[in-house]
Parts: sequence; C-alpha cells; structure tokens
Amino acid sequence: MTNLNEHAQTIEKATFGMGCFWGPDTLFGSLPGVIQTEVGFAGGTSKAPTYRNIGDHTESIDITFDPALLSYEDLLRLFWQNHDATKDRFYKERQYISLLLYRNHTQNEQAEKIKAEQEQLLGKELQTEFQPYNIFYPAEDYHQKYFLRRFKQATKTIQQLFPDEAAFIHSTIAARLNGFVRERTTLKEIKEEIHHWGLPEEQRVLLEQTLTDLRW
Ligand code: MHO
Repeated sequence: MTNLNEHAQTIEKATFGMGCFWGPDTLFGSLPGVIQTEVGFAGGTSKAPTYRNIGDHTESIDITFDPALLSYEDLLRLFWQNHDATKDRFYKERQYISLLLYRNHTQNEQAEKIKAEQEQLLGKELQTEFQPYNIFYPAEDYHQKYFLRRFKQATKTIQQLFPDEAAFIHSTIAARLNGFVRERTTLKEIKEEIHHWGLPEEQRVLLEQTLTDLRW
C-alpha cells in the first residue's frame, strides 16, 4: 500500500508542541491535506529522549501536509485553538509546553502573524515558545496512532496492508482512522477522500473494501 498522497507535488511540514501528543495526532490526522503525522520529542538538548526519559524535550507532533489543500496558516489556527497557550504550561518541566518549531523564515513570519490574530481574538497574550526546528525524535511505536491502537482487530487488519510497522505508522489511512475513532472524521468522508489519493486502482479498491469490512 502506498503511504503518501502521490498527487502532492510539493509537501510542507509543521511541528507543534501543545500538551499530550495523543490528542493532536487525532486532530491533525483527520484533516484532508494532511499526508502523515508522527508524534515525538523536540525542542530540547538532551540526546535520544524517550517517553520515560524525556529530558528537556517537549511532546510534539510533526505533520506532513499538502499546501495545495491546506495552508500552514490553517494549521496554526488549529494549533492555537486546540490548547491553552495563555497559561504557564511548565507544570511538568517542558513536557507539555506550548511550542512552535518553525521550519523557515516564512513559517516564522506566518506564525507571528496568526499569533497576533489569535491574541486579538482572545484579548490575552499567548506564551508559546518559538524555536527554529532542529531535530525531532519520534516517540515509541505505541504512542503513534495511540487511540486507533485501542481497536486491536481493526489495527491489525490495517497493519496487514503494509510491509512493516513504520509504513503503517506513516500512512495517511492510519492518521485518518486515528481521527475517526475520536469522532473527528467519518468513514464516509475517508472513503470519498481515498479517490483523490492517487493510489493505483487495485490498491484503492483493496483499501475501500478493507474499510467496508472493518468491525469496530
Ligand atoms: N497523563 C497523560 C499523559 C499521556 S501523554 C502521552 C495520560 O496518561 O493520559 O503525555
């Protein structure tokens, strides 16, 4: 099964820290235009962080998207509207702080602009820390598509479409289904969207049939 939306001519990446990364994985993963999501640790200096040994890193989400379908500004609005960045989030050191890792000058400028827009709307200041993106350490497999994994049989069926665990984790369908189980999208919407993923006919039919047969 192909992982990526082959129609995407160019792809862009966005990286955010906004509290426990399980929720943002379902939020962004459910959006048409998002090609893949991965949760991990970023923004710190300690080497090889893990969930149990996070050091000075922050739980973060790395989003790969198609800018023809979704803009970085859309993602920025969702970022600020889905966590409270007005308060001090240092209650567990840096694990759950509001963090924006910009990838280039343009992203930095857009982020400053949308931050000001959101502050205006809220009438409060946002405390989000800005940093240039440096390195992103993926979290353990069991954190990837965390809510989907609660549905063991369905997860197994989808995993079998892919050559290995990494391909499953990085797939668009796993991202969408992880959103579906948290009611952020519907199977109907996912089935319609599949037609635009540029999958070879045979794979698309297989995926559609698999979705139809899944029991939750
Ligand atoms: N206290 C949260 C943390 C999970 S998140 C990956 C929980 O156990 O629900 O930090």
